Amino acid sequence: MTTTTPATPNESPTRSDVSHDAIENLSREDRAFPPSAEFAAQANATAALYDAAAADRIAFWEEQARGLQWEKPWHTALDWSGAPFAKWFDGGKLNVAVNCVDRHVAAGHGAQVAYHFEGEPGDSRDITYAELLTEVCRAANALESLGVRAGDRVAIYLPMIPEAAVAMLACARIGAVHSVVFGGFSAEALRSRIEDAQAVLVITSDGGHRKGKPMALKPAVDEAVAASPSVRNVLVVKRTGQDVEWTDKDLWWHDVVDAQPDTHEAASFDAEHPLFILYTSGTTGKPKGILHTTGGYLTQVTYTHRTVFDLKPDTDVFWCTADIGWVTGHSYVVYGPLANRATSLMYEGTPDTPHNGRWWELVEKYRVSILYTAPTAIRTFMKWGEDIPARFDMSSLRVLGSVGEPINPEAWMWYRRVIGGERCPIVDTWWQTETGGIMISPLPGVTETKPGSAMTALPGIGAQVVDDEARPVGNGGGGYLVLTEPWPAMLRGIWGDNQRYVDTYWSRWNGLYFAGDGAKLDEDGAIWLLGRVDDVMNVSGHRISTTEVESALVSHPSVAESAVVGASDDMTGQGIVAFVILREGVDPGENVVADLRNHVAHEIGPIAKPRQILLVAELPKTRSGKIMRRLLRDIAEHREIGDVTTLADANVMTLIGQGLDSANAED
Ligand code: 7RM
Repeated sequence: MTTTTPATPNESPTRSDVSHDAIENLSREDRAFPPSAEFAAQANATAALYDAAAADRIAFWEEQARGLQWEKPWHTALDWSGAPFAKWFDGGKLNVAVNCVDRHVAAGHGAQVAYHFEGEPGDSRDITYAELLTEVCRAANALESLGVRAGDRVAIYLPMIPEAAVAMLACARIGAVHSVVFGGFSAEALRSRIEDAQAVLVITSDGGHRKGKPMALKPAVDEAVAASPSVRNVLVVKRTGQDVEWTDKDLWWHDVVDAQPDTHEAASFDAEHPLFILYTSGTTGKPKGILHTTGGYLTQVTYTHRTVFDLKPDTDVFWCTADIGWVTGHSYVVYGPLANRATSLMYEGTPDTPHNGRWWELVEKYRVSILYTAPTAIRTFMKWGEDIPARFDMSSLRVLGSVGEPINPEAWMWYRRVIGGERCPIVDTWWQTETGGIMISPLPGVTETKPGSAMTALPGIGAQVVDDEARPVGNGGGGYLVLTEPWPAMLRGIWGDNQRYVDTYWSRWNGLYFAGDGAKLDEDGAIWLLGRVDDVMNVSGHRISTTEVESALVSHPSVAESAVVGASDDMTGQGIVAFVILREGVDPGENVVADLRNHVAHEIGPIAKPRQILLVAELPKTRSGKIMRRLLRDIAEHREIGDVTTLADANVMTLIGQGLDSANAED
């Protein structure tokens, strides 16, 4: 089936050498899926939200904020006089943990499950809101007993276990600022984050279960803490029972926390009191500590979680598969779902342990109704084949979400058909660590969706696609995604380096937040994300996004996943080099590379035809599943491989390097 057809011709004489689009619009998508009448009739969101936000944006956000429990109301909804440093709900006071836990128990929902926890080895545990309250109170008391005070920083380095959420909520409850570091990041990555934030406490575990084995965490902490004078104590959760070294800063979580009183009086904090720091690696230089505060953040994650996922607290089982080390885990495993009194599934392990159907087994077991995951996972399941999910009863699913990368139209269609049984709306949600919550997404029951498009800015959010001079590109044009209005969950700065905040996000164009992503508008004004602008390729003066070439490759029935980079080329400036993973069972026969090159030329135009296609078994990815094209560029340009500290699996680069010697497909 032809899924994409060439867009506006770009062969006209005036455009043949130098394109005037900041990024070209090459693909076209004609499939669209309107909401069903049944879904629309019960949806949390209605089109009226767009009207309300357009009529008075600030009043709209105030309305959303009123859904939370405030100890003291705000006097100023938005103070933007210190732009780009925002203050939302200034003068207001609240406690985030009280909003996420106590108020639901007080309203009579203590017996409702907050988390169904499933460990990788198959151990499971249900935690009700009443139990969560007890745990959070004990942990808050424990932190205070260790001298942790409001404003102090606490590093959290844990696997996906309930204690991770408890630790975050305990910090929030006492006004301490958490900095979650991915379990699995190196000792040095942990150390530099501890140092930057001057953390006084580290919360970790002996290890976690990953791919059928206990994976140690404590040794990395030992190494990091030995070089971190700011750390007074290390609180260690016993998860795997594996042997650990012990230092005089170390304390067992069960010794300290279990001995505490199970109530804790929560103070309220200013709406602009810091809630967390989360480090993003960025492309160059030292990681940026993205700072988020309480009132605006909680308002936006609660609102987006309710409307984008259509959350019904009494009946839904929500599963966001993200790790808490990623912002998605903060906003949609912990704060948004809990503030909305959701019942969530939390799963410790990987999708292929002990078998490739593990996720679908969990959907069946817990009757998961809303699934939120990343395109990388969907493409992996496509590779494994649709007979695997077919073995499970997934009729409970009713909404599907995607986040983290552009979702290729064919992956979207597969997700819809194979996982969603053709009945579930898909929400492709664009946002960043920096935005704190979802910004661009369809609203299920309202928006007619198109496979591969995040569609439009949510009510209350201002987004545009602009050219180099910040002029809106108009429908059919490609350029840079910018945010035009401050939003409640926006970052409040970079920890310890506010100049870098201004320089990175606010200096390219006056008054516009530059997200760093390329995007285009289709003829209806729907937004299509085109990947990071650093990855845009320049082929004979044509600015081509990696996303469109990758999507063209993934639309070939033999391809599961691909990553495309621009490598320097004597003739064209840059040439397109594609790394391709075939679907399982596809014979990498003689013609596959030539077929794929022609397929791309046919789908989006000859200018996008890859110079070289390399068949590989794996791609380098971050722990949240984003493809690290920078490393592939190093390979394509025969350079030494650069910084690999955020790579999920260090062996991947060696594997790809070996594959290259035997699979050079240049012609
Ligand atoms: C939530 C998250 C942010 C970057 C962002 C984009 C990319 C995220 C989408 C997406 C296309 C999406 N935070 N991104 N979601 N691209 N469509 N729906 O991922 O800070 O880790 O990354 O991720 O490039 O700028 S993040």
